[in-house]
Amino acid sequence: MTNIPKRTRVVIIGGGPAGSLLAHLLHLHDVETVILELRTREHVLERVRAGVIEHGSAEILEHAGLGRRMGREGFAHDGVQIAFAGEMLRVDFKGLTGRHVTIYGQTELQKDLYEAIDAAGVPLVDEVEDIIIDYVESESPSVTFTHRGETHTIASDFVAGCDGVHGVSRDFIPAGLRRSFERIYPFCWVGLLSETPPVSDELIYASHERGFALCSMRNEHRSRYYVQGPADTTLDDWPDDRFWSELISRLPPGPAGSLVSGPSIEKIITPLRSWVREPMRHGRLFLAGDAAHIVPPTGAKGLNLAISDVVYLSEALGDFYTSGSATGLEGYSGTALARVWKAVRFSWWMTTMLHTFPGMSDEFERRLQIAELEHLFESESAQLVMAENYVGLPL
Ligand code: FAS
Ligand code: PHB
Repeated sequence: MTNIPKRTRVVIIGGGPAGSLLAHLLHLHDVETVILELRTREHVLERVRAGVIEHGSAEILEHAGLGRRMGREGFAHDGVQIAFAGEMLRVDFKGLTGRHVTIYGQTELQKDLYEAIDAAGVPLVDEVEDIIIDYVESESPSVTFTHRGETHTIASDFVAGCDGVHGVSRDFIPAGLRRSFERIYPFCWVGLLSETPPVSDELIYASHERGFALCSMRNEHRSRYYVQGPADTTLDDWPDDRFWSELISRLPPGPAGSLVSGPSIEKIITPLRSWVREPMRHGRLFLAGDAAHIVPPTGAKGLNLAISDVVYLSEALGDFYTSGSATGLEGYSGTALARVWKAVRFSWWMTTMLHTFPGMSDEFERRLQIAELEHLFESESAQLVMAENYVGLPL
């Protein structure tokens, strides 16, 4: 039974990667926190989400003492494959930028984060409900919630809203002071996890007239695949056989011929949208991660943006507690949003270039897509721009 304190310095709402990494980084700054999580720890640890860690994110995790298992079990990828019109292009991250990405499941990272915050003695209260955030415009905000039928209030100096795409914290910024920007894509991803050897030792992003496909992995025995599906599709529409035959039909002959299929151990439908909430701060309430922005996973940016947000926020809070300076806190929203919008643009670009748009009657649009892909295949500078964004723009 977690002891629930009456006061702390920073109340963190949401125990996903953003919330738990923030707690760990603040612990390194000697700033005490409490995490309030809606679901059970077990549920959070079981989630299958991201798989690509940017170069800069991996350095941050290593620097924060969270890189040991990632270093041992993660895979460094020096490039990625783009498949189009039966051809494959290798975008050479290492050759073009000197940097790589790391394939390491978010599930594994979440385990490392919970291990670290437990070791630091950070209270994580799970299964909380009815979150109310008060007095964010004062120097003493507080959070009231129910836990196992009892109501609790924690007084604090700051509140961090890290409660993801379905969170509540962002709506404690007054409606008149906030703006949202959104683009909803007319398709979704159907994802499948299988205990089968990956089809390639690098990710394959495939553009095909039947729709997009992605071949990824978790380790040398476990693969993660995605195919584009209609926006209103359901898992019932995707028995394993249909998933495998659709995936294979969208790949060039090489990988199509060598792909090993097998029973799915997890399947997911992911809607695709770009969404940003501005500002990411109001008074003593700060938003980080999916609580403030959502990107389609085509650019593999969601988790990495959550990491960069909490690096900016933990440094700003650390400065405040060590020097009393509020400069970082005042600049947080602007600094984080500048990086967020670049990742939103890259994820939108990858999504519009690689997916087929249903009812794309406008042949002009289709010609633009083909020209974009042909240019990428032919131009090293176009590949450099893609590589720079994919491995991660500097913080
Ligand atoms: P999260 O959603 O992970 O965590 C928020 C937490 O807050 C959750 O545990 C939730 O239960 C809790 N919460 C919600 N409401 C609450 C409340 N009222 N009170 C208390 N707690 C509350 N990103 C990449 O970078 N690369 C990828 O390859 C990639 N692939 C993805 C694939 C899929 C299928 C999906 C869905 C996402 C993918 N993403 C990817 C994006 C994903 O990784 C997110 O960006 C990442 O989980 C964001 O972390 P958080 O901001 O911590 O949000
Ligand atoms: C994944 O491995 O789950 C993955 C990889 C790359 C993406 C999205 C998801 O762009």
